[in-house]
Amino acid sequence: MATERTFSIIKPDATRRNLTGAVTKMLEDAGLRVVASKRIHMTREQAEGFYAVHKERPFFNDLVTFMISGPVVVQVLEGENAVAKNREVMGATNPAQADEGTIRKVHAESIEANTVHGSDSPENAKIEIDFFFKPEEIVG
Ligand code: DGI
Repeated sequence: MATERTFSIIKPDATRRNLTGAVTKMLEDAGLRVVASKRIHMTREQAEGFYAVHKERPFFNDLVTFMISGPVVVQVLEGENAVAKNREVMGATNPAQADEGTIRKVHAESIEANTVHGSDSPENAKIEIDFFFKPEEIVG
């Protein structure tokens, strides 16, 4: 399996609790390398654009409002099988269903305030990386 990239967000519930380092350490311990990282406060338009695939879901407005409730850290992660590896270390969307030792099991507050986002496919990873990063901001 060749080196792959995925896109990650450390969400507002985590930045609020000063967990940027703790979450990043769990990603790094899983074998993922942070090759780009920046702390931003998304606009409503940015968050709506990023989550456009969820537009019809009942929780869309709450999700967008949560994602702009504080700063986030957007990251590009690199490693073998990075998309699947990141999904594994994140744990299930609902922390109540997440496996022991996963980021969401350890840190998430609820299904909405669930600490991290991670791309669900290599195709979406590329789209999401391009949404937030210029090529020169990624240093492998
Ligand atoms: O890829 P995931 O983040 O694990 O999950 P997803 O793509 O199904 O949903 C995206 C985000 O939307 C998720 O991280 C939190 C939020 N979400 C998902 N299902 C619910 C939800 N928020 C609320 N309030 N209720 C839900 O049922």
